[in-house]
Amino acid sequence: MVKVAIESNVWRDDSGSVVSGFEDLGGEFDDVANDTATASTLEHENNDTIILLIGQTGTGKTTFIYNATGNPNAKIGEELESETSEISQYDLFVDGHRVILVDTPGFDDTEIPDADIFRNLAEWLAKSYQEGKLIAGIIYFQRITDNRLSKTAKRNIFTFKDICGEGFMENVMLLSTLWARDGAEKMKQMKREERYKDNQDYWKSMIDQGAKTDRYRLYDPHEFGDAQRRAHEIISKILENQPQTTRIQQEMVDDEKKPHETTAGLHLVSEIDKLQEKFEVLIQDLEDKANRSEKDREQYKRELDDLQRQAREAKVQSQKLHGTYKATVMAAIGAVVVSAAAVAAAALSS
Ligand SMILES: Nc1nc2c(ncn2[C@@H]2O[C@H](COP(=O)(O)OP(=O)(O)OP(=O)(O)O)[C@@H](O)[C@H]2O)c(=O)[nH]1
Ligand SMILES: [Mg+2]
Repeated sequence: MVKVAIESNVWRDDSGSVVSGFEDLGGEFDDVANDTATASTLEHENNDTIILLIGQTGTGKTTFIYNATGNPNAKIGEELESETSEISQYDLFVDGHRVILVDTPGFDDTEIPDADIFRNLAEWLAKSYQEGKLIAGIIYFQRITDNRLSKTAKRNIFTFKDICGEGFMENVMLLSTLWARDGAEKMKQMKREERYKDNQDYWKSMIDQGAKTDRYRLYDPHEFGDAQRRAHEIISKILENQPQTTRIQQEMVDDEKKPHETTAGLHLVSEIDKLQEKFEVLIQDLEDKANRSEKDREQYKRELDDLQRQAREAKVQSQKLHGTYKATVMAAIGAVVVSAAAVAAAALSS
C-alpha cells in the first residue's frame, strides 16, 4: 500500500466553505501510484482506453482522478476559482486494461464563454482522432449541490452536447458529485437529481440518446464504499463501451472545419454576438443617462466601467474563438512599430 499525502486537500460543504481536511478518507490507496504518470507527453498504446473528464470548474474532476489513481500530480482546487488550467493525462490499470484519464480545465461559471477552454478541448480532440485514438467515454461532471440550473450551466451543457453529438451519447456518463452522505440533505439532492433527469435542457435529452448516469462522492462508507473503489467501478462501466468519434472530431478532421465553424463553435459565436449586442445597448443606455448631468455621470460611472470591461472581454473571447486574437495583438504591435519608424524617419528628414 502507498500512503498518499492528502493533508493539503480540502473538503467543502454545500455552500463551498471549507469544512475539514480529507482525514476521514483514511489516507490509504492501493498501490497504483507507482504505475501512474501525468504528462501531456504520456505515450499512448493502441489498446488504451481513453476517458475524458469534462464539466464546470469545481465539480470534482481532478478529485476523481486523484481518488482513482492516487497520483499526487492531480492537483485539487483549494480555492473557488479554477484549478486545472491545461489538459493533462493520467494512466492507471483497471480490470487489466490501461486507462488514460484526461483531465480538462472546467468551463467557467461566467456569462461570457471561455473561448480558450473550448478551443483547447476541440483541438485536443481533433489531434487524438487524427492520431487514430478514439474516446471510450466522456464523464460529464455535475455538482448535485447546485440548486438552480443557471444560464451558464445550461449553456455549458449545450456546448457539451454539441461537442459529443447524438452518436456519441452512449459513451457519455453523467456523473453527479459532492453528494451528501445521508439525511435530509441527501433526500433533497435525490429530488434534484430527478429534476436533472427530467429536464430536456439538462440531462433528459442525453439520457434519451443513451447517456448513463451515476453518483460519486469522495467517501461514504455507508453507501458508496471507498473513493478509489467507486472510481474504478465507474471506469469499469466505461470499459464496456465501444470507442467512438465525437461530432466535433468528425467536423474538425473529416470536414476540415475550424473550432469556430463546428456546431458547438457556431453556437458559441452566436452566444457571444448576442452578448456583444446586449452590452452595446446597455452601454448606450447608460451613457445617455450619464450624460444628463455631472451628478448622473458620477452615479453611473462604476456601472458603465463594468459594462465596458465586459464588452471588451466579450470581444477578446470572440477573437479567441475565431483564432484571430493573436493576430490582432500582433497587428497592434505592428502598428506601433510602423508609427515609431515613421516618427524616426520624420526626425531624420527634418
Ligand atoms: N464536500 C465535497 N467536496 C468535494 C467533493 N469532491 C470534490 N470536492 C471539493 O471540490 C473542490 C473542487 O474539486 P476539484 O477536483 O479541484 O474540481 P475540478 O472539477 O477539477 O475543478 P477545475 O480544475 O477548476 O475545473 C475541491 O475543494 C474538492 O476538495 C465531494 O465529494 N464532497
Ligand atoms: Mg481540476
